[in-house]
Amino acid sequence: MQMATNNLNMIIVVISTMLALAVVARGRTFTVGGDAGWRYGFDHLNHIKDYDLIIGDKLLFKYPPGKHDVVEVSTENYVKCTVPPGAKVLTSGSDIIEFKEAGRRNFICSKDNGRHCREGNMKVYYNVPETYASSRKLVAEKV
Ligand SMILES: [Cu+2]
Repeated sequence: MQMATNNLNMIIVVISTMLALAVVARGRTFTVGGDAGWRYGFDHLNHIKDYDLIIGDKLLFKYPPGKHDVVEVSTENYVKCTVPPGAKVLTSGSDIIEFKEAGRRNFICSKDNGRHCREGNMKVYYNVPETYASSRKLVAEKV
């Protein structure tokens, strides 16, 4: 009977470990701007840099549909708050971006010909590191 209990405990430990790994692999979702979401006049970049995103994590842009949008742009367009013709504009008010690989990605709000980006600080980027250990170093510098 004692042997059976030990085996059962071992099985429980193995299953728990597998479940924990599955949760990590699926990634976490972080809301840009916190509970108040993607909004005008908030320093989203300064807020997001503490998130420690890794590969597999997601960003959620939450906002009232029609009031704002989300456009992924190049770093050059990010700096200038410009949207190139044909860029994909996300407008659902609950837009999810997954970081499937390491690297920098830039997002801006295109509303009012870029004024929300230029004057309202509705611009944010994140540089997901190759390894978790380096995540703190790469996200600090601001453009
Ligand atoms: Cu906006």
